[in-house]
Amino acid sequence: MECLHPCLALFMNDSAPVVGVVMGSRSDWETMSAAAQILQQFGVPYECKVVSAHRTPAWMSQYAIESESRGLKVIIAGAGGAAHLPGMIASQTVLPVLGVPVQSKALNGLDSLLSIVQMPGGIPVGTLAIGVAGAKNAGLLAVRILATNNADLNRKLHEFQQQQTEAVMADCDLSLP
Ligand code: RP5
Repeated sequence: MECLHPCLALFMNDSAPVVGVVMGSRSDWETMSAAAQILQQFGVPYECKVVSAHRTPAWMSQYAIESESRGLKVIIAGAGGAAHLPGMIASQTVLPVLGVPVQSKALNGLDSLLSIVQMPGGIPVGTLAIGVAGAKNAGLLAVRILATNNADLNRKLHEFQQQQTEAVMADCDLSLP
């Protein structure tokens, strides 16, 4: 009988989430749903929750502290403005944390980006681009992390990249009107 890799077996067993997608506010969902869409597309079990560093600090700590024992492998954290969520989660877990700067109204997301990216040495947050592109790439990066240990995801990533290339190549001619 074929022996399943433990990570793949986990996916097939009960769909327990292996990626946690958290965000500081419901207003971030419009951006962060792009990460969820990628995880769904690749068949990665995930959960999405509002976890605010400022409005629900105790819940944030509980979420971060329990994340590893609950079986999560990667956390994607999005926040805008004074965006402390990704860093504060990273400070309370050893799971990889991917930070998504949500595009704020006041400063267009530059505040979010700088809040997330300028972490002190010792507490890493992998920071993505501002907005939907960053959320999409956070989803893809989470899949890539999981794929280092999962042949099925690795194959799906190769297919995804190939299809993306073919779609651009099929429509690459430009002309003036
Ligand atoms: C941050 O404040 C959230 O991540 C959100 O991007 C921003 C604004 O939140 P709301 O006032 O829309 O709830 O904590």
